Amino acid sequence: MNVEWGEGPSLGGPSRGRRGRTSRVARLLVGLVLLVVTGCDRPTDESRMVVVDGPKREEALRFSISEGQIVDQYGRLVLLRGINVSGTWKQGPTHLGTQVEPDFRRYASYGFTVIRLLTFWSAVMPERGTIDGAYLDALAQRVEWAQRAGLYLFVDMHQDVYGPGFGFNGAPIWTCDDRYYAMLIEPPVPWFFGYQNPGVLACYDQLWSSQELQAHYLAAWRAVAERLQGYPNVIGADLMNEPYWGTHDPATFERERLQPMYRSVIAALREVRPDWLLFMEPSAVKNVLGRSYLEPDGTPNAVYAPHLYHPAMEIGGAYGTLKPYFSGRINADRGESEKLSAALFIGEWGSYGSQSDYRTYLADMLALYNRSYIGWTYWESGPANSYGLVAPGGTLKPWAESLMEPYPHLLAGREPQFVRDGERYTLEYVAAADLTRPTVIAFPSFRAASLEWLEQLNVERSEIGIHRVSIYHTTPNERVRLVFRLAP
Ligand code: 9MR
Repeated sequence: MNVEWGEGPSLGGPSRGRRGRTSRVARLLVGLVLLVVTGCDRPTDESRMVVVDGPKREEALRFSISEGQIVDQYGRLVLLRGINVSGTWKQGPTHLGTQVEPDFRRYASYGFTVIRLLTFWSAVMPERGTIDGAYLDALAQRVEWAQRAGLYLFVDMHQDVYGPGFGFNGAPIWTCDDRYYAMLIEPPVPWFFGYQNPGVLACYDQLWSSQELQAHYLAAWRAVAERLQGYPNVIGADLMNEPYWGTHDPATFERERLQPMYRSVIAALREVRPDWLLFMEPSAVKNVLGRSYLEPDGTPNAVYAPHLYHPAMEIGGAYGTLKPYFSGRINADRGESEKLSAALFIGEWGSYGSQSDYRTYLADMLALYNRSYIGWTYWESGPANSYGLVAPGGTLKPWAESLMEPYPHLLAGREPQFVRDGERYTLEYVAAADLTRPTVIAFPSFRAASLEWLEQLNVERSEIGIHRVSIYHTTPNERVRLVFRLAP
């Protein structure tokens, strides 16, 4: 089966009647075909997950930023949703985790369209000034697996608590002094208390004032971009995970230290991949105070990519009454992204799956994201980490399905409104002036058989694929209304 990259496979499904009322027989037939083709039903047993095999289309869609939204070359609004891969990659010596190619196909079958792929300065440049080509080859192989699965990805130069010198990940050991590493007494609990260690602060201060270290960081990024040059599914770079300010004033750190470094990295990346989206994170103070001090600096193709956590949940607290907090945060984040003339994308969110109200949290978050039409990558895929979708042993956590929802992945229109009400989803928008390409809805393949159209307004036909539905419109600039049901 061929998967058309970006728009998903078509099984040549029959046309649906205008204004709804899909033929029940046709729908059941499509469902049957899908079940035969994919052999999938529920995603609770990993061994029975859908397998989408190649070959894939060579040409990926090209993305850019227009009026605060990611758009493709046909002007469609692009929503990307997926996961971080993965926490296990933090661990040496390989920094490649345990994922194998079928894992990437599983991620696609969950309805995900993007991966935030973790990489590390220490893995790219284990010795001062020396790039580890074998590591980059192995990274490129994972990128290829993602490409064959039909997944876009952006690369995240990850770090937590400076680097492996403090038992964490990020900056190579050689970037700081043994006497600072010696200040580590025992693993901090919770982990982010490690940022209080004076040795950690000293190493950050050194990084933010050393032109030499920053030149090495830039060289590591350039090597990653060069190695991944031939992969059109790589859409961008997340310049640094949760940058920490050391002993600088958090109110001026971003403007005075972080943004100058971002600018140099961006200039280097643009020489290699001018098409990349540039995912810019605020400093980690965002996770504490909920605000950023980044200043507009005219970076083209910028994506403002904060993380969305609440400190109480980060130490295992329940979700409880935090919905207004998250709603307010999303509004504030939107304001900050507009100030930067950037698109907004939540690069990390999630928590311990152990909270008793975790499903409520996930459902509320998805509703908030839908309302604001925002893309995201959930933290994280697993296996092993308590936040992860996949448990040790490879089975999905019981709550994981809550993240696997349909959403308008490519929208040939404007002014979208997307709302879920139980099993019923409503998507309304004004059709684009240019209707050469369809609207594409991504959805988890295990729900394909249950797709039922309730209303289709201004729709010529719809085609169902393995985890995509393509919607072809009749009239430009007219209101489109799609109502469908996907049984859980
Ligand atoms: O969930 C991760 C936890 O198991 C690790 O101990 C910790 C330190 O590496 O990192 C956690 O993941 C964090 C991510 O790296 C950065 N953003 C916040 C994530 C959740 O706390």
